[in-house]
Amino acid sequence: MAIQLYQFAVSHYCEKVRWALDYKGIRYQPVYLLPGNHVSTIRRFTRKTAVPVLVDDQQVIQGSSEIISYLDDTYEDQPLTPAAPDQREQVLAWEQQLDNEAGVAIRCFCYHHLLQRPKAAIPVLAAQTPFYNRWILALTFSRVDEIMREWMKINERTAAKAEQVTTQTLDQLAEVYQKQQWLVGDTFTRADLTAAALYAPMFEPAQYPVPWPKGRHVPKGLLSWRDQNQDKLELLAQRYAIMRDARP
Ligand SMILES: N[C@@H](CCC(=O)N[C@@H](CS)C(=O)NCC(=O)O)C(=O)O
Repeated sequence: MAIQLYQFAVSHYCEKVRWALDYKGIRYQPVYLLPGNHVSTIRRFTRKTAVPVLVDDQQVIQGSSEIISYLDDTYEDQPLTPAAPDQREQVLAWEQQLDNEAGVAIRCFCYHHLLQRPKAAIPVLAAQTPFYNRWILALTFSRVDEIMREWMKINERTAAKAEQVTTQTLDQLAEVYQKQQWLVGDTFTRADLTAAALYAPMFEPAQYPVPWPKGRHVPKGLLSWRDQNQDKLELLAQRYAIMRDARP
């Protein structure tokens, strides 16, 4: 059976895995789920309900980092993890910091602003799922907003802190990228992939499978942050572009 990736279109952790699969040239079947409605599907495989979840034959792997390690161990072409122990350690340290700090912060910051614009949020949340999910979300939006904020601890205070972490980590990445092409060593690794994929919602690449808000629907808080950080975001967008050719 084909490899299946259970995912949310909107999730940047899922984007990490989509890019890893595309970069490595591994064909797979995407299974897009509606956030909130995913629980019973994911519980068929694992107790924890977070996506991404990769199913390869009898193997079930949950979590973007675990999935990339599995893919590199199982499918050796286009490795994303360096073989040299010291570089491997540095790459995994970057990935862990980005996953645990920047990834969570970017999500909190973006949702805080996006959830204030239902017309922009609904198509993004329901992307790649049956059209009627938009109606369901529209009818239940105030409850969806409440649950998502509770679930991810999103409020004015956490969003302000998340904005700070998003900016500080971007500064840290830009400092390295202004001096060298890749975060570690002289090749593209999962550290660069993680940075580019997790920050992708901030520079909105066309390959990311959601309809990004346009014009007056773009939340102002995100727009002004982007304007202030455009040059640094461009460094990440350039790294993201190397994966673009790999994506069908
Ligand atoms: N560190 C994890 C984070 C995964 C994660 O937070 N997934 C969120 C979507 S962005 C999720 O599935 N939340 C719903 C749930 O936990 O049931 C990874 O890298 O995969």
